[in-house]
Amino acid sequence: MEENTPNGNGIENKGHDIVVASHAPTPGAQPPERFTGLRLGAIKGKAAGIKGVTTALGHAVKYMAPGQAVKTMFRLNQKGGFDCPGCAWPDPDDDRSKLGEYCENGLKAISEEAQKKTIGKDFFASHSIPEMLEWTDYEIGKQGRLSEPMLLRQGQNHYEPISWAEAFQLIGRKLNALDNPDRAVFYTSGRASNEAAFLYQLFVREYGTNNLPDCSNMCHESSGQGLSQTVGIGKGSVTLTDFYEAEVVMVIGQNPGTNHPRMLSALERCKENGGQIITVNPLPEAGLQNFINPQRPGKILSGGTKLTDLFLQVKINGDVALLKAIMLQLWHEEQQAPGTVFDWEFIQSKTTDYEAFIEDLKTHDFETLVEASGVPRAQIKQATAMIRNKKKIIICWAMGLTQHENGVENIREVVNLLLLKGSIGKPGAGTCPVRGHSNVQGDRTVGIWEAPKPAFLDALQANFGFEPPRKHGYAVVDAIKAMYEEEAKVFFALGGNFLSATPDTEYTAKALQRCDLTVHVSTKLNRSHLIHGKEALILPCLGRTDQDLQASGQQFVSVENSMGVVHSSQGVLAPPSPHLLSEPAIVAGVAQATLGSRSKIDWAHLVSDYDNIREAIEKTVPGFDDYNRRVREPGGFYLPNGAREQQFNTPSGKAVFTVNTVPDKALRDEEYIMMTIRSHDQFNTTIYGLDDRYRGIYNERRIVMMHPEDIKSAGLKAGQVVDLHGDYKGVHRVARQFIVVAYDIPRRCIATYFPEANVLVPVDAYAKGSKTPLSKWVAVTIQPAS
Ligand SMILES: Nc1nc2c(c(=O)[nH]1)N[C@H]1C(S)=C(S)[C@@H](COP(=O)(O)OP(=O)(O)OC[C@H]3O[C@@H](n4cnc5c(=O)[nH]c(N)nc54)[C@H](O)[C@@H]3O)O[C@H]1N2
Ligand SMILES: Nc1nc2c(c(=O)[nH]1)N[C@H]1C(S)=C(S)[C@@H](COP(=O)(O)OP(=O)(O)OC[C@H]3O[C@@H](n4cnc5c(=O)[nH]c(N)nc54)[C@H](O)[C@@H]3O)O[C@H]1N2
Ligand SMILES: [Mo]
Repeated sequence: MEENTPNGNGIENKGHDIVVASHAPTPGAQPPERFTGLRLGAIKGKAAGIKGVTTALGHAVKYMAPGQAVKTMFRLNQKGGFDCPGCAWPDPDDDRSKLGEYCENGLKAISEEAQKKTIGKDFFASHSIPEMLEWTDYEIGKQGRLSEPMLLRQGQNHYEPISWAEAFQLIGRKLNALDNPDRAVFYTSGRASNEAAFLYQLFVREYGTNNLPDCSNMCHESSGQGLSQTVGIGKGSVTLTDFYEAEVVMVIGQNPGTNHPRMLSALERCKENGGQIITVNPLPEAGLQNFINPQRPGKILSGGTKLTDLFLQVKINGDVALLKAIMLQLWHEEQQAPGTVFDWEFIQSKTTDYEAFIEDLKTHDFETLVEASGVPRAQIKQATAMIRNKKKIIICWAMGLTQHENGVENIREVVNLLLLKGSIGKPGAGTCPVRGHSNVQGDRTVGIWEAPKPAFLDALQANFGFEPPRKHGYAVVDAIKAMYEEEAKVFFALGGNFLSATPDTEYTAKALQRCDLTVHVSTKLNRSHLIHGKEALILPCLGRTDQDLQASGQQFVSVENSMGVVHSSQGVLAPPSPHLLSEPAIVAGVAQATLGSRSKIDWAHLVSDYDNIREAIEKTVPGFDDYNRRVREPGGFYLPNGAREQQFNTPSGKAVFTVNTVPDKALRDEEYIMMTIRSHDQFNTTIYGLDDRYRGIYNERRIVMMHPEDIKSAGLKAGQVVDLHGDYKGVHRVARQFIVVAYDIPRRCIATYFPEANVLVPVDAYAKGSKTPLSKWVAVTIQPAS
C-alpha cells in the first residue's frame, strides 16, 4: 500500500500506530452518506409469525405480477421446484409444507430476482455512471433486472448495448493479450449452480490459471480449514434429522431469525422433542429467543415456541475463552466423577492429541477465561451443567466465528468440545457450519477454489486432456492486492458484488479501476458495475426462478445445500427478457471466444444438454456416481461425508484435538471493537428495505449500536451523528455519518451494517490460515461527525 495519498491531515501520530496515510476516496465507491430517517422501536422478543408472512407477501406483490408471486411461492423448495436463491439451509427430506418451504427472507430474495421491471439500453442511455453512483444501494437494486449485454467504452460515462458475440470476442481478445494467464482474476459468488461453476473452473483452468477467488474466502473459509484439519472434511457432519434428535444445540455467532429463518423450524422440532438450546452471541437476536412458526396457525395463536434456554452474551471474539471455560469446568467435573463426563471410548479409539490438549487446558485459569469471555461465571456453570450429561450435542455457527483473526482456531475449539463428548458422527450430534449463499458449498465441491487439491487437477487432466495449472491462485484479498498493484489486469465475476462485499472499499475501488477490463455476469445492477475498469461489460443472465431453454430443451440445474444434499432446481417463470443467457451458456461463449481451436473441450455439446455437464462432473468429482439419475430423484442425494460415519480423513485416520490460544488483542483506551453485520432487510449487498425489524431499528442503515454506558462515558448522546475511524498498519480509514443507537450489546463492542462499514475493514487484516477478512473485529474510535 505504498502509493497511498496522504489525506488533508497529513501525518498523524496517534501514539500507538504511526499513521502515515489514508486511501484517497473515489467518489461513489461507498454508499452515499445520506440519512433516510431513523425510527426506533423495541427490540423484538419473537421472530416470524403473522408479521413475517404479511411483510413477505407485501414484498412479493409489490415487485412481481400477482400470478407469478403465487406460482413461485408454490414451487419454492418443493421437490421438482426451484431452490431458494436465499440461504443454503436444507429442505426436509420428508414432509414439506404445501405452501412452499418458505420463509420471509427467502420470499424477499425471490421477489428481488423475479422482478417485472427490466433495465436495458434506454435505461443506461438516460442514466450516467456519475448519476447512478449517487444512488443508495437500495435505490440501485430497485431498478429492475438487467435485460441485455452492455459495454462501457474507455472514457465514457454511459453503458451502450453490445451483441453477445462481440462481448465474447472482446473478452477473448483481452484475455489472450495478457502475457500470463495469472494476470486475470475469475471471481465467483455462491449462487452459481454446480453446472455453471464446474464449466467456469474448467474454462479458467484450461485458459491457464487457478485465480478462482470466491465469496467463500470471505465467509466459511475458516470453517473449511478448521474442520479439515480436525475431522478431515471441510463441511458439516449433521443432517436435518439430527436436529430433531439432539439433546443440546449450541448456536454460536449466528443470527438465523434473519439469515436462515427455516432453521428456526428445525430448532422448534428439537425443542418439542425435549432438546435444549444455548445461544452465544453479543446480541440478544430475536429469532433465537422465541419463534412463531408462520406455517403452523396453532402456534401463531399460542404465541410461539421459546427457543433459547440459555443466552450467553459473549464479548465480540470472546468465544475461545468461553469454550475453554466450559471445557475446563467439564474437566474438573470429570476429575471428580471419572468416566461420567467425557466419552472415553470415543476419545481413545477415534481421536489423537488429547494429552496435549488437556495439558494446555489445565494451564488456564477459570476466572481469567470468564473475564475474557464477558459471560458471567454462573451462566458458564449453567451451560456446563446443561451439557455435562449429554452425548447428542450439535454446534452451529456462522460469521460470528469465522470472520476473526483466530477464525480457524474458533472452529477447532468448537471441535474440541464435541470430541470430548464424542458428539460427532452419530445421530443427534455433530458440526454444523451454516452456509450462506444457496450453492456456495456446491461451487467448492465442483472446483471453485484457488487452492485445488492435486487429485482434482489430475482428474481434470485425465478426463479433458489439458494440463491444468498447478500453482495456487489468488484468494479474494490477494486478488484485490494484485489488481491494486497492477499484477492482474482483467477481472471477471460470475455473480456477486465484489466492490461492496470485499473489505477496504476505497482500496478495492482503486484496484478495480486499474484493470483494463472488468466483466460482471449479473442479474441485477450493483455498485461493482459502476466502479469499473478502463472498459467494462455487464452480461445479464438467467436467475434461479427463470426457465432455461437450451438446444435439447428445458434444463434444470443442481445445487448442494449446507448439509451436503445435491438436488435439482428448475426455474418456473418466463425470463424477464429474451436477451438473457444462462450462466453455463455465457461461460461456454467466453471459453469458445478465448480458447478457439486450442481448446480440447466441446463447449457447445456440454451446454446443449446439462446432463452432459453433469456427466463431466461425475467423471471428475468423487461422490457423484449416477449423477443424472440420482439428481432426478425427489429430494436428490447425499454426498459422502466421512465425519458423519466417524471416518476421519486426516493423516492419522482419527479426529484431532488441537491447542488454541485465547486471543488477547489489546485495545487502546478510546478504541472499540466493531462487528459488521446484516440487517433483517438485506441479502449481503442487496438491500431489500431499510428496516431491521427484530432489532427495532427502522428506516436507517447508517447506525452504530453502542452500550448506553459507553455512549455516556464517550461523552456522546444517543441520536448523535458520529464518524468512525480506524488505524491499522499505518493507514487511516474513516466511515462518516453514522447515528448512535443505544443497544443491548457488551461494553466496548459496537455493531454496524455491511457494506456501509466495509471501508474500515483493512484488506491486509485477515484470519490466520483462511485469509478471511476480519469483518467482525475492527478496532475503531468514535468521534463526533466532522
Ligand atoms: N436474509 C438474509 N439471509 C442470508 C444473508 C443475508 O444477507 N440476508 N446472507 C447469507 C450469507 S452469505 C451468510 S454467510 C449467512 C450469514 O449469517 P450470519 O452469520 O448469521 O450473519 P451476520 O449478520 O454476519 O451475523 C453474525 C452473527 O454473529 C454475531 N457475532 C458477531 N461477532 C461475534 C463473535 O465474536 N462471537 C459470537 N459468538 N457472535 C458474534 C452477530 O451478533 C450476529 O448475530 O447468511 C446467509 N443468509
Ligand atoms: N463487512 C462485511 N463484509 C462482508 C460480510 C460481512 O459479514 N461483513 N460477509 C461476507 C460474506 S459471508 C459473503 S458470502 C460475501 C458476499 O459477497 P457476494 O456474493 O459477492 O455479494 P452479493 O451481495 O451476495 O452479490 C449480489 C449480486 O449478485 C448478483 N446475482 C444475484 N443472483 C445472481 C445469479 O443467479 N447469477 C449471477 N450471475 N448473479 C447474481 C446480483 O447482480 C447482485 O447484485 O460478502 C462478504 N462481505
Ligand atoms: Mo457468506
